[in-house]
Amino acid sequence: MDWLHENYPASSERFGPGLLDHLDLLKAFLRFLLLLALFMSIAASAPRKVIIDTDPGTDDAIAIMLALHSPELDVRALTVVPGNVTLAQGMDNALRMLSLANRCGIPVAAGAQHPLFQKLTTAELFHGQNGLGNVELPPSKCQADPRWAPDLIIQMVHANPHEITLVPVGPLTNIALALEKDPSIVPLVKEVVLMGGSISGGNVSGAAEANIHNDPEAAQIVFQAGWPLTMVGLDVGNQTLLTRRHIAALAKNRGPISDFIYQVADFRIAFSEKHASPGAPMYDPLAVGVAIDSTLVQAPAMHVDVETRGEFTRGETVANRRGSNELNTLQHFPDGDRYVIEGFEKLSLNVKVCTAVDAEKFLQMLVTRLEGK
Ligand SMILES: [Ca+2]
Repeated sequence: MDWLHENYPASSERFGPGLLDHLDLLKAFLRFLLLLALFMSIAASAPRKVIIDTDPGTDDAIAIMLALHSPELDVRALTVVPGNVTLAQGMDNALRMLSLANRCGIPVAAGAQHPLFQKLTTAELFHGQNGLGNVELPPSKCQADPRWAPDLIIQMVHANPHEITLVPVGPLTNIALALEKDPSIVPLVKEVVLMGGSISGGNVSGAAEANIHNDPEAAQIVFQAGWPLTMVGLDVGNQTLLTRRHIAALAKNRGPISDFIYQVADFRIAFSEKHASPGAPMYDPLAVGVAIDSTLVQAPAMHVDVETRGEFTRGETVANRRGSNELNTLQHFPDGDRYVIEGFEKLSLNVKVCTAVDAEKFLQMLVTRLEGK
């Protein structure tokens, strides 16, 4: 032992055993923090697992192809709901699209036959007789999954707790049926990002947007479930117009997917032009866009209920921006009963409502990802 070690006490003697323990603890804690940061960055960069519940549908088609060509998303299933077209037509369309994209490994499951409490309204006027802008895709090489769509959703959520993002872009019938059958999925779903609703007027009526109007009771069940929910509605969809200028890149840089999307978009843009609008609103694709990058929109939290009884407002998403309702109680007085304002009842902020969008950034993202594919 040399002079230094002879005369310089060991560290435990220098500082005392207590301080050394603290230093070791601190080092272990810092190591833990580093590992945690590493784990979190890996988790953040891992693709987000999504189930797209869809009624394809022209804008559904563009939304699905965007999701399939976005590295941020891992599309685990397409579940089909009647809406723009019947369930049978929607299944055929979904299977043909996955076949075109060579993605037969993604399950496609059929769900409800009709809305919960009303007859279905289909929208061939906007989407063409086959729902895909009358673009004929080759018959599908893919097979339908035998499971009922709500069962598939329930099974996948339990198999991937806290990891599945639901992206419903049709009426909310399948999601409501899954919730009714197994409410325990609510805390296990990572979040719901849906296309539907409006707080600035409807497209079916003065008040109601089509997806919500096609099954208002289902929508109310989904909105009140108590899970994180983002509403990508007409408020932002109507600002996100795909124009001929945008799709020029698809015509120049071709491939089977970009050709398909070009034809579908051309059908929708021609329809919009006939109705004096410069472009086609990208409703469903924007919901996928928000699942990819939530910074595309501003989405303040509000309390939203779905009107199920109004004569003129059935299917409206009614937003309360104040977070409270007046609380009135019926009281007895010598001159008759009447309601008296007692105060206010607090409401839960159950929905993040998209109110503003960077439309051009989204449309560029859409075209860039689909051109040449
Ligand atoms: Ca749709």
